[in-house]
Amino acid sequence: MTPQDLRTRHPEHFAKAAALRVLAMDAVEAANSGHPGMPMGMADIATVLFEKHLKFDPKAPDWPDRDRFVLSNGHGSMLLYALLHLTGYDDMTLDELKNFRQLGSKTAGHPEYGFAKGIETTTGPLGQGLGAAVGMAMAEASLSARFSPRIVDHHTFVFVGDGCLMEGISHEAIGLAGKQQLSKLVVLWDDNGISIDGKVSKSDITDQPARFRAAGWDVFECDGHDPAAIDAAILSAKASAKPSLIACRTHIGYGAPNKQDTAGAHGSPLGADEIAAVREIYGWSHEPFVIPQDVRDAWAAIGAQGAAARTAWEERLEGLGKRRREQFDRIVAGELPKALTNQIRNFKSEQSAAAPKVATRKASEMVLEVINKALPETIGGSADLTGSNNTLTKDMGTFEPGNRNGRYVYYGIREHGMAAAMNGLALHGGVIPYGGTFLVFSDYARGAMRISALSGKRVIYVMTHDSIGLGEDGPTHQPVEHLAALRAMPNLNVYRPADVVETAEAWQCALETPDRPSVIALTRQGLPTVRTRHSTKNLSAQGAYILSESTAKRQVILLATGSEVSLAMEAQTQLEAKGIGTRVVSMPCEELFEQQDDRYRARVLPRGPVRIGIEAALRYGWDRWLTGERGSAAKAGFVGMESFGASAPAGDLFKHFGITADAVVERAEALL
Ligand SMILES: Cc1ncc(C[n+]2csc(CCOP(=O)(O)OP(=O)(O)O)c2C)c(N)n1
Ligand SMILES: [Mg+2]
Repeated sequence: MTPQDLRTRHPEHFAKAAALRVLAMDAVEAANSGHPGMPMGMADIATVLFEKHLKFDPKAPDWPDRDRFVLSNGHGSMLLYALLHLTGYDDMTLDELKNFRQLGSKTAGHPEYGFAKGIETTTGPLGQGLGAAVGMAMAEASLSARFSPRIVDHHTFVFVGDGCLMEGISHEAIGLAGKQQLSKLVVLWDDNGISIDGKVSKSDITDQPARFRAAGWDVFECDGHDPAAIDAAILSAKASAKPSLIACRTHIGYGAPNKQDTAGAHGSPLGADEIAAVREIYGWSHEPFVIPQDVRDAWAAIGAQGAAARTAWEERLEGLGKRRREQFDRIVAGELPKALTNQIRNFKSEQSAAAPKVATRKASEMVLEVINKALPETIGGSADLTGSNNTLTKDMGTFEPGNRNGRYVYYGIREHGMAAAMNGLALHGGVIPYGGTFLVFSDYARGAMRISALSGKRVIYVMTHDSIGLGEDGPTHQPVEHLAALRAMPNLNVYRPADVVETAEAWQCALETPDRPSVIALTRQGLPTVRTRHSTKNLSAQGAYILSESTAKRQVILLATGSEVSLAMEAQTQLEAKGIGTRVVSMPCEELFEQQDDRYRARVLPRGPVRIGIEAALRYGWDRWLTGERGSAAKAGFVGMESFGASAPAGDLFKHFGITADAVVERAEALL
């Protein structure tokens, strides 16, 4: 439908959609940067969705039973900002729109979770929004089963562009959603045939509807500029028992006389002349950022529609009964049950006494038995490595179409899709997601892990087989650079516990950190318990601590993580026997140690002694602790990896690569 037709046939709709288009066009022009084409192309879809379907209340933006709206093609951020502004979200003032893309504004280049209410997730890296939306829909299904559809019953609507669907992550997300039959997930595809390099057909001829159908979705199609057709398609999608794709045929830069349907409309200001011509075509004579009162009122009325549903929902919540009500409020607030602290303490105390020799992946399973019993809100899973990641505990049940009460997700071989879905689960709220894979495949999940970190959400990554200690699978499976790569990411805590007790502490820290994701790196191979003396305090929460003090005069500090801590203990015994006083510091989490005050850090790592870092991984990043922190290059050594690993039994590999207690002793003596 052409702008002229649309204006004649649906004048009221046209005016509302034009307000979105013009705000996007003008804000991009004012910022001299941004993407006008997508908002201009999807404005009709957005108008119909918000007016006729989306359940939301700008005055209660955190209403747990609101529909979720995700803008996966995040470069069209101005569309979201204009919608939030016009429907009455207090955060999104006109000044914010005028400050689009400026320092300190809520209107960042791409939507960022936490910047303003109504931004449900951070998007921009194409496909991530789609991946997160799958998790949101899973959370909805899970909570609806637990608390009944009277309390939890909402849709997840996602806008995607060609780019989102071309990205590999879409394949994983679509496959997962299809298998899970997430009927309340509705994806609206901006089928404009254009991306940055020009026509999509230059690089892709996929039959997208066929792809979605093949994965178990329903597909509907519509003219993305015809409000009646859009409405009908959304109605059909909502009625479907499967997740739905709506292929909306649209024109990028709709109405721009020279730029519509070209890549030129995608990501740069239209320019004064083109904007003037568009205003002419839209019949829009108002100055930049001026919205006429009748259009403002019409949008405000759309924003006010949801209040009645929200108050009715609040009444239903009141009727839930005290105990269930408290539980609902607690999990939605993301708070942990009080009893957990004691349960973890008891677990630690038992394990310190029993001192088992177990792989930390197994230790993690043992802790999870405690956690999953205490926390009905955990949703666990693995990317097809359940038996290796030890992520499944008793009585979780499988989360699947016939059993939404199940709490264990078989994510399939989809590391990136799993991580993105976990973002959605955490963002939705009411559930705490954890998921497993091999540490080496954090690379496959990394795009979504970065979104977890950027969004500051509690997503827990269980990453096992954390070194050459995995043995025979060889260098393709042995991480050497991954700990460093993950530690390099801001706002992510990376734990590498040394034994069963530290594993429990790492889990406790991860759960008690609601504003950050965590990686818990775990071994395949068995490790002795090094924490044989029970401490009620969570020592790992300090990041690093003195595990074993020197007896003779302190000349050496051995600083180790994970499986190499027991090796440090052995080296300490040998050094002490030679009269060389040696302290062992266990450092399960660098990020937490970094946050400790100077006094504590200086107590753990005083000036003077030789320092040796021990980790079956690359040295990269370690000098922060060896030569930094009052250390000196002349007295610093590292025992670890300098290359990729090899295929062999673990014991042989540690010897082959020289990661042994003897090597540590030798290095210490050489440096003294
Ligand atoms: C993962 C990722 N790769 C590349 C980009 C850069 N990028 C932003 S938009 C875009 C083209 C997207 O095309 P489409 O989704 O069709 O958007 P449209 O031009 O139709 O608005 C690209 C390559 C990105 N944001 N994310
Ligand atoms: Mg496109």
